[in-house]
Amino acid sequence: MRTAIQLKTQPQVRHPVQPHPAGRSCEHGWVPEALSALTEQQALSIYRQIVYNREFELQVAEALIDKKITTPTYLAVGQEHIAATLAHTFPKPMIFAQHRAHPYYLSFGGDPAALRDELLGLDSGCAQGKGGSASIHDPAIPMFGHSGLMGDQIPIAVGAAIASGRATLAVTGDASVEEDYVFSAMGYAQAKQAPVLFVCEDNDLSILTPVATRRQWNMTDVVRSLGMYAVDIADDPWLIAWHIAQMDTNLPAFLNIRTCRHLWHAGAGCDGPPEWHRFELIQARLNDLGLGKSCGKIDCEERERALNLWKNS
Ligand SMILES: Cc1ncc(C[n+]2csc(CCOP(=O)(O)OP(=O)(O)O)c2C)c(N)n1
Ligand SMILES: [Mg+2]
Repeated sequence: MRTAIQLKTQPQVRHPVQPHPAGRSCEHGWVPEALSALTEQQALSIYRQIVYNREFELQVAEALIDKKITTPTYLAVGQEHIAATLAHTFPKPMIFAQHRAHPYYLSFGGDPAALRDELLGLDSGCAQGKGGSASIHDPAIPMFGHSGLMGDQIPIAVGAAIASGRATLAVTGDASVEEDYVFSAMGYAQAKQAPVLFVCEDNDLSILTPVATRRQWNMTDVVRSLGMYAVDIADDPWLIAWHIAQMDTNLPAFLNIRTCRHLWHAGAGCDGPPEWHRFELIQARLNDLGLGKSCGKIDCEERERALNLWKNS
């Protein structure tokens, strides 16, 4: 009688994977030297833009709730300080962002009334009311509207940077970086030394799905393997500014910036408290630096400016 073939138990192969998202903390990548990356004046100027970005977004949220805006709208409450910091530390680039980009338009010199009108679908909008929240387009800054295909702004940004030789800011999310054409475009940018700063606003969400459910690799490791300067840091303005100073003019470079979106993927709903509250952390830092009084004044001025902009819309 034949004996049953004994199948050897296969040892389970486990690839050493980087624990992810181990680095999700508001202090991820912190270095104490970063505190000196911004002068008091720079910190207050960035803070002014942060408050305005935030108040603008809160007004948009109200307009959504009141159904004055009826097209898909992607708010950046909780992420509004990243664009404000980049505008002060990486000035005057060509901008290729994706759907969550109101703060980029506002921080890099876009006309707030033209953005308001764009969201309201008016002819006076920065893209004649035809692009809306997801596709903010304005050659005057210059900022180029997104098509809606996640990550396609990256190859387009690389091509534009190589063709023009101009400093270029290419913004993605933690989901968009998973698109295959993002890798190939970044590899080509490195080969051609294209002057692109790639920024991933890593809010740990693709609509509702966290990074750990989607992949076991870290984008910063992948970009480093292309030979590019790449860091994985929390969304602290001083830390962002410090790394931009470190890279100096050595582009291309990649910043994975861990941040939190406080509201829904689209619309003004809220699922609960965020992992951290960067706006409050920035206020606390400025307070520690003895700038609390100046912040109070900025709060009043910028809130009023945003309120006036939206008052009769
Ligand atoms: C190629 C492609 N796949 C899927 C979608 C649907 N989609 C739109 S936004 C989004 C998530 C984007 O996440 P992320 O890039 O992390 O940006 P975030 O919304 O978190 O700011 C998805 C899956 C799309 N627009 N394009
Ligand atoms: Mg995301």
